[in-house]
Amino acid sequence: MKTFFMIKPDGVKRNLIGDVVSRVEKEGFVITKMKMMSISDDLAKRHYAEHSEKPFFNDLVDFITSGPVVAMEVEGEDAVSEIRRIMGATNPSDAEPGTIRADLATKLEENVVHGSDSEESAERELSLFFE
Ligand code: 3AN
Repeated sequence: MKTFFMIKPDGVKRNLIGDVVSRVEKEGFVITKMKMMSISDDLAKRHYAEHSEKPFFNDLVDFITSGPVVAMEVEGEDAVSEIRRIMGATNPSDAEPGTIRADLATKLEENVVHGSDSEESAERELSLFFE
């Protein structure tokens, strides 16, 4: 199974690319595609379409377009749910110790990584980022 996984601008700015990628690989996942890129306003709005009515939508778009990200296709058993487990809860203060967000993030708005939350999202997000 494949999922979409991304290191957000805060993770890139804080030099966490190697740490995050290493955690994913050590859990037995294979990175099958990877690129550093800037996200356009249009791509950000399409990526976060499900949040378009939320009060934090504009902040979300501003943040994700604020600097380069590292976008990945990650392959492995139960990749969607397992990558979400390795990431930890959306709010780092709720994340289990040992997860990426518990160990590396401090704020809900800047939580280092994104991973697809369902197989449907994975397909949609992979086609948005990798055509
Ligand atoms: P996840 O990134 O765990 O899939 P989502 O999809 O619910 O979480 O939220 C997308 C992003 O929106 C989160 N990573 C977080 O940065 C931001 N976010 C979610 N809820 C809030 C909130 N209540 N206030 C501000 N930002 C939020």
